[in-house]
Amino acid sequence: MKLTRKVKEILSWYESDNPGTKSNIARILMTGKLAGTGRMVILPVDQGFEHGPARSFAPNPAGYDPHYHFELAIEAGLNAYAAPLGALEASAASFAGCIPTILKVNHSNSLATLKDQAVTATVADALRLGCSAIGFTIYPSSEFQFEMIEELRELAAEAKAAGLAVVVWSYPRGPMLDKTGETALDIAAYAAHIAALVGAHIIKVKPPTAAISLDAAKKTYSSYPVEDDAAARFAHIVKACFNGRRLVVFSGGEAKGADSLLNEVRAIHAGGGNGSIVGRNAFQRPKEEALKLLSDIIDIYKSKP
Ligand code: FBP
Repeated sequence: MKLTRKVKEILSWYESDNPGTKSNIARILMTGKLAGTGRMVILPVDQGFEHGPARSFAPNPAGYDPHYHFELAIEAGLNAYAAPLGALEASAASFAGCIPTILKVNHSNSLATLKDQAVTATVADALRLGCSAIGFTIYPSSEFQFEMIEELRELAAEAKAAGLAVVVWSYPRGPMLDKTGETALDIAAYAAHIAALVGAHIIKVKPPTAAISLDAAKKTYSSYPVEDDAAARFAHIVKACFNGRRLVVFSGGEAKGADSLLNEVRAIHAGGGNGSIVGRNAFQRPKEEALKLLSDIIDIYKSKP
């Protein structure tokens, strides 16, 4: 496989990584309909863990079968599929080598009151299952954020030594943040920057709103305002990811109308984001509808920003 100039440029940003890790980043970037563009669309299906089975799969019961998600990601021509250990194990032989996979190695669930995650898989599991990366969630602002960051430090070091890539879901939540604060522009940029600093190769955050939440940051943002425009907000997050030297993708959120999701994708693309990680908006739709939506998303990322 010949790497495109764009992918070679992206790999050059990861100055300390070994050939194994770079190959795995390249595998993700060179797979699917966006291969070689530097843009990515990833299917994450860990919502069964996070929200429970019915909330996740009742809208499209095909999703109760872990094989369905592999098929959806492959047919849609996505770059990668991310899932917890059990789901990847339940599909391992059927889909080995068909699409790069990201093993989510920690999880929360909706039966907990505290904002924490359990480590549920290992780097050895990721290697055994042929994954390209491990995925890890941190909750900046939670009472357990420092323990989570330390767990990530250990797992990321192990994954990198084994030649895997590291994808970090950085989701601010905890006692000092209300719902508005969790996706406020300053907080989202801060969360993305923490993920970059802890050594993520690919950073995943939620789309930011125009709100500014942290009192200590308000003066700075009023002196150096970010234009009130979605693309400018995405560009601000890209800046927080080492001025674009780290790949950053944005989550799709709860199922919503196709137009609203596509407008968000246009803004991510215009702002220089590297793509989308779309779960519920894909697997909760009937398959044909999901394939059409994913194809429209891919077309946007293929177009000139
Ligand atoms: P969605 O596109 O369904 O939002 O998936 C992205 C994701 O990060 C999942 O990996 C995760 O399960 C979910 O969002 C968490 O959502 P929430 O923060 O709303 O609980």
